[in-house]
Amino acid sequence: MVTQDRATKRSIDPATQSMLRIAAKQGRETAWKRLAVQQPMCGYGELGVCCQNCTMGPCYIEVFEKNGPKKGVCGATADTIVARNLLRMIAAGAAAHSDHGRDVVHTLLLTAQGKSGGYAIKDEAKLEALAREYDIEVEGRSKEEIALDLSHATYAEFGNQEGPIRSTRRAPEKRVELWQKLGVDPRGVDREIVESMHRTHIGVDNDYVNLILHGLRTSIADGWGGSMIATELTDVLFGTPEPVRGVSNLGVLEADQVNIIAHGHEPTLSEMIVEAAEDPELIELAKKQGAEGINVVGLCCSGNELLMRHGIPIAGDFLQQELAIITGAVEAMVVDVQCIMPALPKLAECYHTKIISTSPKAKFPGATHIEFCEEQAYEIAKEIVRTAVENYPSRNLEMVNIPEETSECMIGFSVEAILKALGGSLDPLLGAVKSGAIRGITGVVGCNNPKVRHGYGHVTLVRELIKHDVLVVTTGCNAIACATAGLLLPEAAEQAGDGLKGVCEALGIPPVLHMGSCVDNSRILTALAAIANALGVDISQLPAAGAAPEWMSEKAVSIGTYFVSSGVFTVLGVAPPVLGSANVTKLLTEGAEDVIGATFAVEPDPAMAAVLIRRHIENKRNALGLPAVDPETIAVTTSQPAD
Ligand code: SF4
Ligand code: MSK
Repeated sequence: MVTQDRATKRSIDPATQSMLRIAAKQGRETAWKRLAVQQPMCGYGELGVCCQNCTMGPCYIEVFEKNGPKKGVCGATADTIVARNLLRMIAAGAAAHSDHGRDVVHTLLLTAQGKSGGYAIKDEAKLEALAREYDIEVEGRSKEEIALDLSHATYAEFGNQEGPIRSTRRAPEKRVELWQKLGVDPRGVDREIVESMHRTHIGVDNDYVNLILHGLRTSIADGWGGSMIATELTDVLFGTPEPVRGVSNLGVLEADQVNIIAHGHEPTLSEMIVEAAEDPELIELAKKQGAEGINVVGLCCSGNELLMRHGIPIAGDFLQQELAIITGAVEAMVVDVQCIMPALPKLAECYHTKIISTSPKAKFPGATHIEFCEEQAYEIAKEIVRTAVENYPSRNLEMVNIPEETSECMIGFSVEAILKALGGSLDPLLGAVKSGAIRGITGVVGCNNPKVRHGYGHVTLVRELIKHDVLVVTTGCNAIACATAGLLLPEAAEQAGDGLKGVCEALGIPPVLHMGSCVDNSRILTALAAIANALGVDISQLPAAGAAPEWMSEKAVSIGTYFVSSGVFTVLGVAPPVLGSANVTKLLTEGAEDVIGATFAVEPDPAMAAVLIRRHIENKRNALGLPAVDPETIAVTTSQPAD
């Protein structure tokens, strides 16, 4: 039986802890339990030295034992195998983000053609600004005409055979020149992903440096291409986020309402679910079923998208998805793509919850499949909501356990919103950085991973950074962890150092700025580019860093790689599967500095990760001639080990 102590060791969040205890009492299986059953994990897989790229294998490399294979059947070394595996991870992550981006373009195209079932263009100013970026005529044209041309232009970017991708030119000139010099200035993301798969086929690219360089190129095509297009066109369709207040954690589920959780990533689905849930006919039906109303909440990045545009409550992050079902109060969990555990339908069988899959790309055996298509978006969303409402009478009240905990947050800091908060110019921020009131900026992002105490890596790192006057920008599941910990409130400035606190109080902003979902890491790139351009330097010269304390997904590998490719030192809390090759590890953690101007570091202790970041920031300040402290005087700090 899971003791209270074990639940506490697994998560820092009281709501998660109480649900873990209920899960244990009810004998339910969760990711934590499955992780325990998986022990010991495959050491070859952990080191990245297992290859299955042809049927002469699978092969493995013995790294530590003297007597053991040092080459695959084809002769591939540990360097080749590790680099190939890493490139495939980057390609998969880039594919996920960018395919999401393509779906957003598709929705804009249908909307422009008058064929979409309920979407409209909400941000005309952004539509026009993007159109100008793509040399599309704006004057005297309707928004639909402009959107039609913009959707064709952005669609074409994905398959762009020769490059460059237009939005990569937002990067500082020096960065683009470096990419060109290294041969990593990307063509369309589809082409780079296909080439990744080609290069990693048996008997093609065996040079680990050449493989990693193509990894950089593929990730740039994602961050500055597919993901950036996803972010920008999502804003055009659904509105560019502005600061709003919201609520986070499992306590947002309502005991007397139909609870629908939108989980996954694509706002095309979740936005329509929200609209359909406001349909008087369905509210009436909910009342007939005995409910007080319909409560739509989000989870993971669908949750981030709804939270930042509408202030719709978010029930939790990646590791809370199973716990949400275990509350026994969820009529439907509606999913599309990415970060949806295959375990959900089986778990839902223990309750009345319906798992409703909606994407032809992601079917879940045991789930109810109601296929979503943009042409009939509203009607399908109504059918999904109706299915949830009609499920309300099946709720077993004896099984309902909704934790009380909720946290308030202020979210929606798009680049445009940050500029607005600064009074329309970057100058106040630049002034604060130059004076040292703000030492630097760090993007803390990424998933949860049951190998790390849930929330501990995220919250400890962010607290350490703001305490030492580092402004944090956040996305993805880090953003949700910060919301739950109360760090996304202006009042959290009390936990910041005096300099950052003063800036936050003057501007009325939190010390941790929520910038959105996973694809919205592109907003961090846009912000860093704007700051670098304003200072006339490259991104690699900025007192800036990135971190992913609890990451697990291939998308996070692509994100980390495009951060580094953009010149941002990035600290990972979980080691990627590269340690089986000393050469690849050295290239990523040391050699990359001379090549691309930034490196990765791996540091499981979030307090120590903060030290690494602060030292890096002070080094960069010093190089820019800004007031800096000697990095060596920043003492090594360690925190309690994560369980
Ligand atoms: Fe083994 Fe080489 Fe085939 Fe990989 S590609 S499975 S290392 S023979
Ligand atoms: S949802 S990719 S677990 S951040 Fe975007 Fe969270 Fe990571 Fe998924």
